[in-house]
Amino acid sequence: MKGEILIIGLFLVSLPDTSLATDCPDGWMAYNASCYLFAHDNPYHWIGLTDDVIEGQWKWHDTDQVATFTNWWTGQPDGLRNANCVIIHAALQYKWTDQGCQESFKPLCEIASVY
Ligand SMILES: [Ca+2]
Repeated sequence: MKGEILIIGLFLVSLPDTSLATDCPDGWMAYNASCYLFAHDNPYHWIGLTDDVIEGQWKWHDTDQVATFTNWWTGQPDGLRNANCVIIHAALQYKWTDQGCQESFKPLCEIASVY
């Protein structure tokens, strides 16, 4: 009787968790349900978010929708009208900072992952 319980327990532990499995093209980074490409040598990447129309109202460039999620680095945003583009950098744990849009940051590419 004790051996049967052990076998059932091992079976349950060995089941793979496919709920977070992702399949991204080579060179792309999987995160949640998306794949991201950091395709350039520049460590700074623009994520497509800007407040260039109304200061403090951060909108996605492609949809013109107000961001419902934010991930600011401590003390950010702090650039006011001189910083209207949101940038991420590995050294800041990919948290957001506002920078001037006149800088030549490369875009971060995102596609849906395949489950
Ligand atoms: Ca701003």
